[in-house]
Amino acid sequence: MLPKLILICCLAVITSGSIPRPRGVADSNASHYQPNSENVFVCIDGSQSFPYTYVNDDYCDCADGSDEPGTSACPNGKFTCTNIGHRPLIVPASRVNDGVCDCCDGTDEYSGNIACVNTCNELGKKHKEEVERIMKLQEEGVRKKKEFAESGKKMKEEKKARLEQLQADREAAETERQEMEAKKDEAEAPEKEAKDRHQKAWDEEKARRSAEKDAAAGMTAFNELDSNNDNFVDVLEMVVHNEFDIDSNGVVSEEEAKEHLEEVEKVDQDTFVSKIWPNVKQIYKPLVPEEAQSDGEASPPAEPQGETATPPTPETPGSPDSLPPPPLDPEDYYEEDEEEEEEDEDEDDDLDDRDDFDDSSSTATPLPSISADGTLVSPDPPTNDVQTQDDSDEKMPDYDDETKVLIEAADVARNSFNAADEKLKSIDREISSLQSYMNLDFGNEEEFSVLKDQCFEYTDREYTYKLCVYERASQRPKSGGSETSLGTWGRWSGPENDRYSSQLYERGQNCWNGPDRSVKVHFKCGPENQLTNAYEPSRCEYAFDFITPVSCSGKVSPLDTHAHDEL
Ligand code: MAN
Repeated sequence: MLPKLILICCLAVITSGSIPRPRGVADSNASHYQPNSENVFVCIDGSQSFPYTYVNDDYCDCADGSDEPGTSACPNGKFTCTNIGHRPLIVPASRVNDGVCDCCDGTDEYSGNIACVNTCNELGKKHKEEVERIMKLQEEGVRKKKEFAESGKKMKEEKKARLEQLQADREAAETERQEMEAKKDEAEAPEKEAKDRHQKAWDEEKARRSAEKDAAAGMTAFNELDSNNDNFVDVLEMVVHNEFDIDSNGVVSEEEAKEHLEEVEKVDQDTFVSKIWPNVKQIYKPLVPEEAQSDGEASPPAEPQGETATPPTPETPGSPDSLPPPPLDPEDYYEEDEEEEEEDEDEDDDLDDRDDFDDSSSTATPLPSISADGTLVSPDPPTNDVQTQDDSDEKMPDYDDETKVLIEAADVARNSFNAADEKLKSIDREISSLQSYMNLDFGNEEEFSVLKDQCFEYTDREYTYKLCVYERASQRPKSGGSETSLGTWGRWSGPENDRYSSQLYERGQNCWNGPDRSVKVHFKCGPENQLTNAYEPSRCEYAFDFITPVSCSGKVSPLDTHAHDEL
């Protein structure tokens, strides 16, 4: 340490404004360094006092380092460069006389070991230009921000008015829907009644036809079984039909035949059709001549034991008058080969009924329609169109005119109801979307609403990042592949005093062995809306930098010019 007396000469007194002060003292602290009447210096923290000569004597006396503002003696000392022409700078006292020019005015290097060039005027000019540039940017930004705020407010007003309008419309739409629903119900009741009646009549008609065909098939079978044409089917006529072999021993015994005939020796046609046929129709097989099977030609049933077959006669005594002549051609039976018959045996009655329909389709006559009161209406004259006839035989007949009128009226009522229902739903959808909009926080002046529904992208070496403001954020590999959700709109996440400086997008795609992805978007003042950077400060926690005029305050923050000063 140098003797104090020698160092006293080093106590340089500089002046700035009216108050003279020792080297390295900031303007704001100048009052602490004015020698009082007793020439005593009081440390700035007030803890101790020393003779004024202790100031800048290169020996650290005050705990807060305030007695050595212009030397590097105190480890916690601070040296202030006045930097006239630019702006003051505070550097750690350790940098005083360390051989590096820290201050643009060179005052931190006064030992003579190094000659610093004063660059303050030049830096000051650049700084001024930079401040002016930023000021202009801020002013321009603020101007745009005002415009955005105005349109944001206008938009909110419009949406609010629209919401109120819709809420009023909704009441009317709901009333209309209720009315239309009542009308629909009113129109559908008689429609349903008429349709049900029509369906019931059709079901009955189908059942009647089915019974008719069944009886006709029974009669055909009777005629075929009655090989001696005595108008009875007896046990001996039955035993030639192998299908009546109950115990499957290859022979139909008289007992087995009798069992099928319900324990009587013979039955007439009427009894056969009504009592025997229902039980044997599933197993009955007409006797088929060999050649008919091989060439597929239809031919009358073969007479058992070489006897000549007699064609069935509709005038067979004992036929009930109430039954219509058999519509089925016996050929239909002969065409089936054995395999098909076995399959048929497995099928249920419904299928049999349908087969009956198919079999008779070629001989079908035009069907009557069924009126609303359930009575049959005469059919239109037959056409030569076979397809039409086939269809009409299988399909339910058209509704009668009275039912058609009811259906038309119900259709009109249904359409009106559907329209009213859709109108209400559409109003509800719009109300819900407007309410979501109204609940969004667009800043104190609605200035951020300009960013709603806008998407921005930023591409780095690996990914293209996308931000749809107030919606979602995502990441897509440049090399291709699917998009990864980085989060959906969460909330404003700036500090309490700067709430609108950042937004959080959360609950993105889960990170393997990590958190759900999320993004913090940092908003800064800029001339245009732009996503300027995207990075991942910690795994799956992303940060976006977004510049926008909306974040301009009109003020230049020291941080804005910091980079420039570093130059
Ligand atoms: C993907 C990307 C990366 C992320 C990893 C985590 O590769 O989403 O950003 O860090 O997954 O495994």
